[in-house]
Amino acid sequence: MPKRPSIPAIPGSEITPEHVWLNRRQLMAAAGGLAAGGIGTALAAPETGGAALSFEAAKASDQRGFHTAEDKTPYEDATSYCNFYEFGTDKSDPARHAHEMTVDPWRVEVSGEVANPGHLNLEDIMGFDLEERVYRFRCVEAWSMVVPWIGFPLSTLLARFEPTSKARYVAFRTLYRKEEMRGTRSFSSIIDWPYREGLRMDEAMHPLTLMSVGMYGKTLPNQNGAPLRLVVPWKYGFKSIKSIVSIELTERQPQTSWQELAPHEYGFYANVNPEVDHPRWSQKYERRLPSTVFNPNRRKTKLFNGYSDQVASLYTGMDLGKDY
Ligand SMILES: Nc1nc2c(c(=O)[nH]1)N[C@H]1C(S)=C(S)[C@@H](COP(=O)(O)O)O[C@H]1N2
Ligand SMILES: [Mo]
Repeated sequence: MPKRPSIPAIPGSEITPEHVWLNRRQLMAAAGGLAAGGIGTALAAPETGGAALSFEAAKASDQRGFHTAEDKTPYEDATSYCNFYEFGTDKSDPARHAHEMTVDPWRVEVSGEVANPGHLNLEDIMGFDLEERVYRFRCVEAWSMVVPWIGFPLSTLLARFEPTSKARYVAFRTLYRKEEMRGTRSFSSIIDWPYREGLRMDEAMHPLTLMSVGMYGKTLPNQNGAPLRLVVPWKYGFKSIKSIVSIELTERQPQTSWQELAPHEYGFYANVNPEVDHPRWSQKYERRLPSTVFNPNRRKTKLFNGYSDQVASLYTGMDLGKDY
């Protein structure tokens, strides 16, 4: 795993999105002294996303798992330490290169086992009732963060296209546009593009499963999956597919990119689980961003990333060690 540069610790109480935006330059000036490379390079890139959104704010009192009271990961970390292999495999590559992706106009095809197939354009996507969800997010590589996402339930989108009784899975595909995605042209590119993911229908319909169009109150930066990405907070981050252009409802379990690449390492379910180690590393602990050499900010991994109360019943009778 590539190292990330250290940035100065900011007291949690000061980390509100407004502060982060308003003081961004001061923050970066402070960080500049310490962080050579990564962060500085990322910030030199043209900025994308960040248009204001109107949405219903998450309520701290919410009992459905829609809002964690844990400290939010600073905006700068969540938008500069990314995985988006279409733009390269280094954590800083997406922030540096994803501005080359055109996100307006945008079109999402919805097909397969639906009574009413069709598509959504950017205006349709931004036209859903938006709400905020403050979720934990856990990458299979054992780093984690807390992000205030803005979006709408995937179930709301699917309902519009009327899934048939044969729909048992949902298959997603990311944009694949070679000219704008330098990682796909790279000789170290390992994925058979486009990036593909999938969910079982009951997982897709679960109220925690979010289609995100924004974070920290604004539209998504390209590196985080603009203009539309999936967020499934109880699963490893690779399930949360970015920059979606196709949603297909299927009868059969779809093939996913990581499963295809290394089936013994990455399963279809990919539920966060401290008891099921990755073949090459332990999943017992995670590093919560910001995480540095001196302060790794290590904490214990929770089953279903802490969302057991909401989702454990989806998997009753399943062997989570086998269906990892
Ligand atoms: N299309 C696409 N989606 C993707 C990825 C990717 O490489 N390509 N990486 C996944 C992985 S491994 C993680 S951890 C998350 C990272 O999301 P973030 O960069 O917004 O934190 O995006 C996921 N979605
Ligand atoms: Mo990941």
